[in-house]
Amino acid sequence: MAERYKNIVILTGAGISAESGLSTFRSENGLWNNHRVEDVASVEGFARNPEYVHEFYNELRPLLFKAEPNSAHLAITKLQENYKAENISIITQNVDTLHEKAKSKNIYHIHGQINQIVCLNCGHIFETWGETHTDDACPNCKVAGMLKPNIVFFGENLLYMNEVDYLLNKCDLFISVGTSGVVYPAAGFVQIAYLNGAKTIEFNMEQTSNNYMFSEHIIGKAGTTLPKFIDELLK
Ligand code: BV8
Repeated sequence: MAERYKNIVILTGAGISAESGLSTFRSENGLWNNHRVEDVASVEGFARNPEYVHEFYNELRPLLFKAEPNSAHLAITKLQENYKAENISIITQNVDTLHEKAKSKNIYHIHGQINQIVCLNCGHIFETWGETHTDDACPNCKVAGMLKPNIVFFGENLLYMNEVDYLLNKCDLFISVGTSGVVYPAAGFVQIAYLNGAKTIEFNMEQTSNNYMFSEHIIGKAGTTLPKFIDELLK
């Protein structure tokens, strides 16, 4: 009989979406190879050239719209639907909606979502899979030139941090899937879980930088390793 866990947190990064055909950030053909991250994902970069940032996400949006969840996303949904626990939550750094498409629940997009736009004038957030441009007007306050993809840039605070803090302090199993562990504060989540006595497991193609906080490393493609692990848990 596999170990019983009551509160499970699953942190996901770009690697879980790789087998859905979406590029990760820091691989050889990574998303940021042709763009400086400081220009497309930082507060300063957006202030300097907002149209360049809008264009970067306009190019990316249709790819994410068309992408389908893979067996790793679907395995998480199977766990949520069949494992008797108090709570199984997903904290994702990904701005794609593949967890939603896999019909998972309790999803926290701490770095935002590519199909959401926020108005910096009135705070209104609306959804679109279409293009956005600097001089578009907000559908709520009608002010132009204040729209931004609802994506957390470097130098911006993360979303849902109160919920994340609660979940990390309560979990007895912390699973990290497909993240290089270089972006904070997400890269430090494992430490909070570990120091609270949770079992911590990393699913990746290789051991990552903060590996000393993981009690276990399951190396391989998440589309194969995660479903296998979850089937074991469900026995
Ligand atoms: C903040 C938005 C407070 C765009 C992103 C010095 C030290 C420590 C921290 C800092 C520092 N200086 C500044 C900071 C803070 C900074 C930071 O961490 N910088 C780092 C780079 C040093 N963090 C911030 O600014 C954060 N905010 O701290 O707020 C604050 C407030 C005001 C002023 C200062 C601070 C904001 C961070 C969010 C930034 N936005 N993206 C977009 O998403 O388009 S980050 C970007 O990286 C993405 O969100 C992405 O999700 C995230 C992490 O990347 P990964 O998902 O891990 O992807 P990656 O390609 O790196 O790795 C993929 C992994 O998958 C690899 O390991 C690979 O082996 C594996 N893999 C591949 N295929 C598979 C696989 N695994 C399994 N199966 C496979 N098939």
